[in-house]
Amino acid sequence: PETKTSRKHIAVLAFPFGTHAAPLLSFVRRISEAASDVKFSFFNTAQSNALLFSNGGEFERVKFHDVESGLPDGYVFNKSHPNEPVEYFLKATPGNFERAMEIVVAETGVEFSCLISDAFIWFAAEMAEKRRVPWIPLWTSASRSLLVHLDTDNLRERLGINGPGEQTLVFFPGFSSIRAMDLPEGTISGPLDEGVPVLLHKVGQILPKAAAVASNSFEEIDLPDVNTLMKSRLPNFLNIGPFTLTSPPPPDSDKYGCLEWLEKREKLSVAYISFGSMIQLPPPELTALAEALEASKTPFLWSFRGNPKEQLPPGFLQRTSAYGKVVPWAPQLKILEHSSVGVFVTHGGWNSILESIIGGVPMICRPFFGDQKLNERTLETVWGIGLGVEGRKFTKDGAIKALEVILCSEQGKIMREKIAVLKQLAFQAVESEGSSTANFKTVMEVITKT
Ligand code: U2F
Repeated sequence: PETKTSRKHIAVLAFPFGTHAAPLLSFVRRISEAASDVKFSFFNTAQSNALLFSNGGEFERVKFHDVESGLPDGYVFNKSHPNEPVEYFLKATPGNFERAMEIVVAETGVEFSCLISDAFIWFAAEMAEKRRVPWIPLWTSASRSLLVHLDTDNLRERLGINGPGEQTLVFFPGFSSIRAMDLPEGTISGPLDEGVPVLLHKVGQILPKAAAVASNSFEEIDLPDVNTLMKSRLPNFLNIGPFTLTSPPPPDSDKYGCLEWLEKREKLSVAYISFGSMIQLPPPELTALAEALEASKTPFLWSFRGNPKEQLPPGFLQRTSAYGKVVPWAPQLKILEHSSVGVFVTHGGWNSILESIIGGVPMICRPFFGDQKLNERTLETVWGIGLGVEGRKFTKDGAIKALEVILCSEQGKIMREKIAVLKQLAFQAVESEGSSTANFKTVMEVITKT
């Protein structure tokens, strides 16, 4: 019979912003399918937990618990300080997690045997150490961006703080086409004493303490140089993705009829536009992109954050209604897999890039923050599967040109061929003999050993 102490109980600590908690939940559900004796307590803010639930799905053996968000009572989101909720949340950590975890242990009478967290929750290393249990962080972006955080001190020394943006990282294997200006903000600028840059610096310093570091990517996407460098910095680093291919398919919700609309379009003709879960384009760029779509008569499907009627140029929605569709949310993965879609206009969030690879769709990338500039530069100069926009801002002419290159030119065709190769490698990585499958087994060994 099951005794209290023989039960495995894993605490999962989420980072409740952007698309971080969803891949963490995918990871946990996969472990739970592989080890039915393990129970999970998933700690996350109420708001982020609610979002995970609204995406549907069954969560057997995973119990959700809310932690305090740290927001003052009556807090109203301030568009000009979009990072404020993150700052409040970070100030509330680790106390908010500790309190919620204590309650769960008191209620269940079962101590935690392992801590799994988003890699951003770097202080989980200390929490695990205190409990003498292993810590397994999940990195939700590309390996390349993690390397940058592991080597921040080195990069600061080599490139200089606030050094010229155009200098390239020739001294860093696999990064010779990456420029200082492509690095996440704060990596080589300003003091490392507050906010997200200090968090990422800490992540880089503390991850080597982890029992294993899992990542939502696959080894074959990176040059051997990058994988070797990663292994030298972090021997326990394990690419186990893409999660999109290892998770159950998302529920069939196509509330706004996007797929039906795509059925009526020609093959490879549509631009799918989405800037992730949070970002809204600044007004002049919204106008520029809208004008480019209209002038080129490019069929488009736009997942729009904000109010399209108020924010898009007057009359745009009516004038383009024969070939354009604007929706508040879209079944992105299914859209990218649809044969009508020819290009993805994106902000370069890692989940979006992986989904575009799986759909085989080249990208036009307009990056905003964090890893997105590095992702954009890598898409364009290393993988050859996408384009940046000039000056990293949409202009009408720049957008028309980029759409034309991908939808109508030989260069676009070559990108499509290159992305098809990556797509195949992604599928191979998760086959039974694939690299991600083998790496996942290693993660399971760490978990079952505890
Ligand atoms: C942060 O991610 P974001 O939310 O900004 O962007 P993505 O990583 O691209 O994830 C967006 C997800 O939302 C889904 C889409 C992706 O899985 O399929 N989605 C959708 O289903 N329907 C829609 O209409 C719009 C989006 C951060 F900003 C990035 O820089 C990081 O790379 C990322 C991972 O750490 O987290």
